Amino acid sequence: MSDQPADTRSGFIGLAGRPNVGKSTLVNAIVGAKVAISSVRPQTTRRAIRGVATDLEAGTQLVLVDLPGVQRPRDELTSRMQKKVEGELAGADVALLVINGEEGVGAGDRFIAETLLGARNEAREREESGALPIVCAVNKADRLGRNIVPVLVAASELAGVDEVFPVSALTGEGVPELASYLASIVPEGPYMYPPEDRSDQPRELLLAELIRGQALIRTRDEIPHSVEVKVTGLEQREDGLWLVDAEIWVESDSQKRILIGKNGFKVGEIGTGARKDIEQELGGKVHLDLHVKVKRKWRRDEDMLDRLGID
Ligand SMILES: Nc1nc2c(ncn2[C@@H]2O[C@H](COP(=O)(O)OP(=O)(O)OP(=O)(O)O)[C@@H](O)[C@H]2O)c(=O)[nH]1
Ligand SMILES: [Mg+2]
Repeated sequence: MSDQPADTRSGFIGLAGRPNVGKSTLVNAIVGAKVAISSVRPQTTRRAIRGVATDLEAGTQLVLVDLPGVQRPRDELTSRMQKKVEGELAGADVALLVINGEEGVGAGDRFIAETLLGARNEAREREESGALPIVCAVNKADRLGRNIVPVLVAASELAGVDEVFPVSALTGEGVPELASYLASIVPEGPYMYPPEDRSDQPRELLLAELIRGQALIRTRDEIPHSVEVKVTGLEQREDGLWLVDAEIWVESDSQKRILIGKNGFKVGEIGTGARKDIEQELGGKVHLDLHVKVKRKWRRDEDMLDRLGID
């Protein structure tokens, strides 16, 4: 890329935090587009998704690695997610610890801060002394008002934390300040993605995630955790209409019945919501075909996880 400023800065920001603190929402807020799905369900994020935010004027590029929330491994899916988190953090230039300000700093946050400190100490043994600064974002500031002050203090006292920023990923408050601070500490170097990119995901994966996002917000109990989506067809007709085929996987016949709903009402709702998101992403009209299938225990099936790219 010859048209970028000579002295660009560019780096990987690894987001860490408990499930549901708002990591994906924060990535979207910094990138300025829906690259990662978010929902009220814990463990919404399953894959490490990279959101790319380039400021051409400043000559900076942040590659935000949105990671699954950290918790104790429960099954093949969660334990792979956990390994992925540790691997990604080891390769990051900056660790961004995200805390739910509404809940304050708790044992889970302390555990993650210690993990980050461990990753930094390892990085410092390998490289120069400035490796892996740890920045903390105290999120959901919109819910707190002045009550945020003690949370900011507690966050700044977490082992290893270098800087603390109050933000609201939902309203955008404090996000530009956080983003420009991050841009000021990433290493000097060329952009790692074309500046117009917003994400590193193949299109099919992003569309599958948009469909899964709709399934998540429209189901309850154990179902959100059991849903996986695979896009099986994607083409654009000559008249411009996009034809998208996708399978929604669940783990049992009863889940399948619930997901389809009476007279197909539930899957229809999911389809309508997903079609809107997909049309926004593809920039054109979309015809979406959804098929609900039972794949028993797909979460424990290593082959299936491999094929889905959850490594
Ligand atoms: N009020 C408020 N809600 C927020 C904010 N940021 C995120 N949320 C909400 O918190 C919930 C969880 O957000 P996510 O972005 O999915 O959280 P996450 O940390 O990525 O969760 P996992 O992927 O499950 O680890 C969603 O309902 C968001 O709308 C915020 O700044 N303020
Ligand atoms: Mg997430």
